[in-house]
Amino acid sequence: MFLLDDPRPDQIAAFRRDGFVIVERIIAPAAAARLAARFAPLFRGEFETGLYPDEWNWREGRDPADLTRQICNAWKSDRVVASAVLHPRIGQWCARLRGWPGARINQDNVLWKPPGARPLGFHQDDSYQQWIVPPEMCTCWIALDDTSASGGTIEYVTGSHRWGLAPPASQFHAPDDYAREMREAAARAGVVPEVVRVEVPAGGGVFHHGRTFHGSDTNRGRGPRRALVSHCMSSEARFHPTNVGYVYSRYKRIGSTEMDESFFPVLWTEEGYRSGFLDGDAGAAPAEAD
Ligand SMILES: O=C(O)CCC(=O)C(=O)O
Repeated sequence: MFLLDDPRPDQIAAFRRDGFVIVERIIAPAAAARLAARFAPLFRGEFETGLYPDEWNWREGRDPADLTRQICNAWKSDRVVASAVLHPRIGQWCARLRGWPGARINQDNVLWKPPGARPLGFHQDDSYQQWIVPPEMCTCWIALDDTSASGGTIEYVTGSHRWGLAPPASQFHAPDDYAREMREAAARAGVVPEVVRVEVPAGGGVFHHGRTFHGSDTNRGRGPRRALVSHCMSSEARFHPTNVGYVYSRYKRIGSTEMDESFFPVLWTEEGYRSGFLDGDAGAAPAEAD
């Protein structure tokens, strides 16, 4: 499924300089189509494993058609999604880009922005990570449709991972001015923001640093803009002893900061470790050849 080799030194250098690196081919177009086909059943609440995802933010018949549809931790509900977002290559890239000893999943995102659906506010992922130690992420964002500048594609602000950490976006879904808080952060940092709209074929995507500002505009194109996102953290991440994340700290055991691999599996480590259940019969992710 994955077309990635090891990250090259120039890709690591670009990531560290810009806060993101665009990769034209992360998975094959056929794999992107197979994953995109899972979206409609997921948003209808047809969960292949029988398990609900951790967050399910848009439901057919309940929510407005002009909102971006989002599910978090669909890997628990769907083994095809799991085989992509928990892939060892994603863990390897995130670890190498961030200089971690390995990487584990923090959460995945299934994002579906139909034509006319409104923006997602610019934000830094690390602003939401005060419940983990170290409070930092690295993300693999994979386009499942060809993306275009007018089609509500993801946008990044070059070098914004060096601006310092801003508070979480005041409104993530459909804000009136999706770039306002990013512009304010740029002014505080004393820079004129340089925004890159990512245009890649289906199966292409981006790895981004947890402090890089990103968001996306209204989809003014004719087709859907679907993306699958794997947010990783260090394989050595632990729960913060006192700070609480309102969804994910429910997996913290009393009196311990250790993260249970059943909920935050390790995708890859430099030493060759990977959570055993991911590639076994009992696991969420069926073994899949590269
Ligand atoms: O796909 C988008 O528009 C935003 C995705 C996002 O916020 C992320 O990948 O962290």
